[in-house]
This record gives sequence, C-alpha cells and structure tokens, in this order.
Amino acid sequence: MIEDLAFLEERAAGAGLAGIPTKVRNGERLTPEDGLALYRTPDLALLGVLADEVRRRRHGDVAYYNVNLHLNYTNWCNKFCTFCAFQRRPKDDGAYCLSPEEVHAALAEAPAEITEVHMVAGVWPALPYAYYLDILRAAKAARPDVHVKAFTMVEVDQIVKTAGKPLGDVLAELQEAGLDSLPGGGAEVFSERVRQELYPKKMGAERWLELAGELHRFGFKTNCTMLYGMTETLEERVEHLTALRELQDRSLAAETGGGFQTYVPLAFHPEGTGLAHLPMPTAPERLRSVAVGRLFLDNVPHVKAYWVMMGLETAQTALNHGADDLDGTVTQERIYHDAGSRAPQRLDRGRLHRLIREAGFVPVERDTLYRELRRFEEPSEDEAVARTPVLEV
Ligand code: V47
Repeated sequence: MIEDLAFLEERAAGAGLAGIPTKVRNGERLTPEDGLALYRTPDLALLGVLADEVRRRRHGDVAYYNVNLHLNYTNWCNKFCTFCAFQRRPKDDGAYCLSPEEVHAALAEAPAEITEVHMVAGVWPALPYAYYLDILRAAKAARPDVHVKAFTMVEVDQIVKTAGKPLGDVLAELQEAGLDSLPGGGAEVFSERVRQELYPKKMGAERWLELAGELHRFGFKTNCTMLYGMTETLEERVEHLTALRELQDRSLAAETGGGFQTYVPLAFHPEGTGLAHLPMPTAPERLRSVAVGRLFLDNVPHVKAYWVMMGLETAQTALNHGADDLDGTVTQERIYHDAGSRAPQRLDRGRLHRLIREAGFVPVERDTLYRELRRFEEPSEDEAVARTPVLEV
C-alpha cells in the first residue's frame, strides 16, 4: 500500500480521479460519477494501486482458488442471444442434453479432490421440472460432499415457470434436491437498450434483480456478473454496478445469510457469435473491469478473475488490480470455449499455485463459501514442476 495520500491525490488530480484516493482510504462509498471517472481514467496503474489497497485491507496477502468441475448440462436454448456461441436447438448439430445418469457419471468420474460442481446451461421450456430436481439429486448421489452451485437466474426463472408453483416452494424443493448456492450468470448488462438489441428474449434487469433478491431472502448465496465489451456504454456499466450494489445493501440488511459473495466481470468473447466483428476487450480493459468492480462494489466481499475468460496471464495480473480469487481448476467448460477461448480446459493445482505465488500472494484453497481448506505458505511439490503458462484467451 502507498501510505502517502498526498502523493496519490496529486497523481489522481492529473488523471481525473481527484478526491477518490481519500474516499478509498477512508472507506467512503464511491458515487456513480466516481465510477464513471474510474472507467475513463487513462491511469490504469493508479486504479490498480487503489483497488489493491481495498483488496489487501479485506483479504491480506492471500489469493483464493477452488478445485471444481464445470458441467454445462445442456446447450439447448430458446433465448438466441446474439453474443452466445453455445446455444443450439435440439435438432442442431452438436446439440446435447445430459441425462441425470450422465450427470451422475460425470461427477463420479471427476477428480476425487473436487469440492464444487458449477452447473449452468441453456434453457429449454420442454424440459420438465423433475429433470432439474433429478440432475441435482444425481450430482449429490454421485458425490454427496461436493457443493452444487447451479442455475443462473435465467434458468431459475424457467424452472419456476415450468414448475407452476410459488417461487418459495420451488426454492425449497431445489434445495432439498441438492442445490447449495447459485452462480452469477445471465445478468449480461442490465441496460434495456442493449437487451433489446442483443438478447430481447432474455429476462430484463428487473426480473434478474427480483429473483436474486428472493434467493437472498431465502438465504442462498449467489454471485453476480457483468458481461462487458459488447455495445454497452460506460454509463451503462456504472448503472449495472449500481443496481448490484443497491440490491446487495437490501440483501445484507435482511440478515438471512443470503447475498452476493463474488463479483465476476465477464469479458465478451466474440468468436463464433453474432458479434464476431467486435474486438475482444484488451488486457488493460479486463484489468480495469476488475479494479472498478473492487472499488465500486464495496459491499461484495470477493472479486473473481475468472481465468477461462480473462486468459491466464491477465487473470494472474488481475490479482494486483483488486481480484482475490482465480476461480478453480474448471474441467470441461463449454460456454467460452465454444466462443473461441484458447485457455486450457483445466488447470492443475500446481499451476494455480504458481500463478498466485508469482503475483506475490499466498495460495489458499477455499470451498465455495470461501472457508479456507488449505493454505500453501511454501511452494508445493507439484508447483515446482508446473510450467509457467504462456497461453492466451
Ligand atoms: O451468463 C455467454 C456469459 C455467462 C459469452 O458465478 C459469455 O462463479 C463472454 O456466469 N463471451 C456464464 N461471455 C458464465 C458465468 C460464470 C462463469 C464463471 C464463474 C461464475 C460464478 C459465473 O457467460 C453467461 C453470459 O453472461 N457468456 N457467452 C461470450 N461469447
């Protein structure tokens, strides 16, 4: 941390960020105007320094990862979002929908050490309510100790419609079948203008926020995301973050134990999508998204640099720009790989340790709820032989 606040303020004044270092030092909430200034400043290094101060205040010198499996149980989807390369109609080439038995087998065959399965997919209204309960039960039957983090708000919305029951009953039944927490996808960017242009069949901000709020009131932990780098403006990004922050204030005030755990900025991958002409967000843009998330979302404890979408080296560098978590070993991810991600399909523990340690942090293996499982103060054996990754997204 740079102690000299006068130095930081002097530099901030020349970068359109006057007053922000003082607010950050005092733990004062940033305004939407401040948020916009963070997106606009040319001084990414200063942004990184400020975000790193907040990150170290909360999490010290540790950086988290977990050992997980991503299971995209179906690519059938009726939302036809322009930004998505994953979706298929059931009769399309490459369409698939895993049966509960296949979900069971995938979990049974997964490495013994996984502690989490992240299950998200497209939505197809003909899938019966029982299917969702059955895949949760299958996952738990195969691996009773594995935390099941499943279903974006878009899937939850479809499940509730299919069930034809009150939301509270559905949540209780999903929980009973094995749902432990929920990821943060499906929010995209909350702008109604962008939704109309790129994903008009998908739920709008109001419904996403309403469902997330209900889940928090029920007591579930969820994550939150923003898909950036399509056609949204910087103002729309700040509006998105403001909506997440306001919901989190309400959720924490309700004291149910529910709320957002982690913010995951998702960089848009254009390849194979209806927006293939757009450039991919550059490394500085990806780092900036992490730093702004850390500084603006003062009530969300964790910021994840999801290496599958950021690229290994940028995710590693993001640990010095406000991120405290790299996500996990992530076997079998499909959504980004279908959109051209050249990140590997999985990382072993040694490589994750090496990425974290090279960035100056101590690797901590966490469970999904950020309870510390193991701290690796000293390099592990597998870390010593792990090659420094040189792969790009
Ligand atoms: O909702 C789809 C996004 C999300 C593309 O909560 C794309 O821990 C970029 O939400 N380029 C799913 N993004 C992934 C997700 C996630 C990932 C990792 C961790 C967590 C968590 C959540 O991926 C979708 C959508 O917003 N997406 N297509 C694309 N071409």
